[in-house]
Amino acid sequence: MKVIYPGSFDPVTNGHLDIIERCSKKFERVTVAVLNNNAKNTLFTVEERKDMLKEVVRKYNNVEVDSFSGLLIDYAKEKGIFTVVRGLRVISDFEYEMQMSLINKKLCKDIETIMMVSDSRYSFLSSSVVKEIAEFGGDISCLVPKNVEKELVKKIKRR
Ligand code: COD
Repeated sequence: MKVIYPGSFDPVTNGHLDIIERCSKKFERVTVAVLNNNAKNTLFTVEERKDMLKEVVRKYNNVEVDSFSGLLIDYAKEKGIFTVVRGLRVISDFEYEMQMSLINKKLCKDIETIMMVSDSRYSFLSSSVVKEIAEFGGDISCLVPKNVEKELVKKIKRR
């Protein structure tokens, strides 16, 4: 089965990576799809987010990185992949994920969403938390891959 793992990935964290690695073992092909949405206030551009992801998934030969604009279901139709994977960390994620899954289903009956439960080591981890720690000079080395740590420090210094 082929799956899409969509997200903002602003930037990719070890929590996202854990989901990607587990998907690469369970599914034939994984497309990590980065949302390209100008309205969303992201720290990194879509190209920067894609580049960081590409570097860390290079070791998996069944994982590709792509980007999309607009609705996820339109991207899914374009790719011909109708299974979406999402990560669930805590109960508050559930409400949002459930709503998105139901909306996507309403818009496209062929879409299925698979929720993958976060590894307990990463259930507290989000891109926002990582950005906040980095902003205040905290140590993020155990939260993100090395290349992301480097890019984050560079980006924050430039601001
Ligand atoms: N452990 C496990 N999973 C995690 C972790 C972690 N530590 N951190 C994040 N995740 C999961 C998230 O729960 C999510 O499932 C996924 O990884 C990606 O997370 P983010 O935060 O990078 O991405 P989101 O949630 O901002 O992505 C939202 C989308 C871009 C998928 C969504 O907004 C979308 O599809 N937009 C396009 C428009 C559309 O079609 N909207 C739906 C109809 S309204």
